[in-house]
Amino acid sequence: VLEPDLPAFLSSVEGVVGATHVLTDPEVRAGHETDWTRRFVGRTPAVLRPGSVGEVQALVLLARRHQVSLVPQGGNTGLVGGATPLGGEVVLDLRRLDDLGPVDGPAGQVTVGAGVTLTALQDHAASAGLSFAVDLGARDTATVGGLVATNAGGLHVVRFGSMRAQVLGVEAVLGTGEVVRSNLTGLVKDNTGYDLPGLLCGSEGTLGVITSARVRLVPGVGPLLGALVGFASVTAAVEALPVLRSAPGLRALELMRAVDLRLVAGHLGIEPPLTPLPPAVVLLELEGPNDLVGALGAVLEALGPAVVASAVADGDRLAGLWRWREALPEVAAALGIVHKADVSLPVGALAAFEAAVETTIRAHSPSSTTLVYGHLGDGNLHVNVVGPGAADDGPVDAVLELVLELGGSVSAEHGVGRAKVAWAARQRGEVATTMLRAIKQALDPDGILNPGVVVG
Ligand code: FAD
Ligand code: S2G
Ligand code: ZN
Repeated sequence: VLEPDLPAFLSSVEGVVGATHVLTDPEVRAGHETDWTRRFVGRTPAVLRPGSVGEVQALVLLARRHQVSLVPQGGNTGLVGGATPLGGEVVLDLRRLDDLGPVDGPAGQVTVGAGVTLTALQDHAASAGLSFAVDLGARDTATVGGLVATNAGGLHVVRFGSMRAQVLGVEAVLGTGEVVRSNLTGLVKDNTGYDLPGLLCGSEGTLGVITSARVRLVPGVGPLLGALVGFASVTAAVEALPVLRSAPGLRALELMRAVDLRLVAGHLGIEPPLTPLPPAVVLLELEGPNDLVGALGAVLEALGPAVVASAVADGDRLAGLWRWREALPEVAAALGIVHKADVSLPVGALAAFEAAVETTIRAHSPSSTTLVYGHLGDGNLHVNVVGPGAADDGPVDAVLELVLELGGSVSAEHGVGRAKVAWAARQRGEVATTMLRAIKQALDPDGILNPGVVVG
């Protein structure tokens, strides 16, 4: 086994990316050493900014030769410590790989570089009259490489699925230093062996450095209609799911709670969106050429007395509805260090989970503040706990225990990172973990890519 030789590695990287793309200034490094939640703080000797797949490959080969570990990083908006150099790793900043390929109109596809932001991809698709299915609050900063690596979900999974459902092909530099180009032509049907794009999607920088991706696009966004639909309880909102899901053109189905919306109202300095605020508020978004108002009216009629209040918005006022949902993570962050549990539950267990989660947290941290919201249509709730110290995982551990008891997942869309390694291993079991380790060993035999992430 070779000994790591960081000085030898660092003295050779300038020859690959050029001195201007080897960042060692402490101020600059600091922006890459802490994650968005501020819960994970690492340190890196240098941030490298390759400008091509060839440069990425050269860096990975040098890292192998000198046994230096690398943390691939895109927008650094991940929420599970997967892009934080907690072990003093060198950071590979992939944002210079920002090539936007031509939109293939007939195929409804495009190939883009890993460093392209979600907003840039969405705008690029819109310029061709199409749209990109995945959307999430960090759109201006999150990159395609990070979205693929974390198999991001977001606000429209209920209609279009997660990132994996959008990815047709991937180009990546594996931990071996080899470049894999899998289905970059975007064949919709290519059944010639294991699903390599699907494997790299969700690999969180542990198997390969994604350098570009071929993604499907969906039809351009038509007229939109949004609604806040109030229910007397989360149970009532869950019971309404079959009717809500049947809404024509359904594109988003989010859950918020009155107690959290009051925090948002205070944060934004505005009145709550419904008065009185129902205990459970569903944000519904419909899209398409049909009669959306009629479609929404039929949904509300079918729900009957279960709906205790509603507000409808289209055009510019629609952003006002979304503001309530997208402000929730900001409000949590403004309250202090946020401990996050991004969980999914069987639909039948959602209400029981929501009813029990605050009691579970209070048993460990009586004075904490908990926000619960999320992608109701996917059975995915975000539990944000503020109050426990940065190192106090007690409350969230208790929440994850409850999730496993109820047959849910300890990570619905944010990935495993370093935050959920033990919990994910417990959930998936020994055999599956052995499989993950075998794949990791095959694609990153020296363990230089994001060590400690996903499989630990
Ligand atoms: P980073 O944070 O830089 O990295 C994330 C992981 O991907 C790390 O493990 C990193 O090593 C790896 N990685 C990054 N780039 C590459 C690459 N090119 N090759 C290989 N590995 C790579 N996530 C959701 O799923 N749904 C949401 O609704 C959602 N909403 C969010 C809202 C806010 C306000 C914020 C701050 C985050 C949100 N996120 C959400 C989380 C985050 O935006 C996603 O995880 C996103 O995919 C991260 O992209 P990134 O480019 O910032 O990746
Ligand atoms: C969301 C991201 C931020 C959070 O808002 O949908 O996925 O609150 C989350 O965890
Ligand atoms: Zn989310």
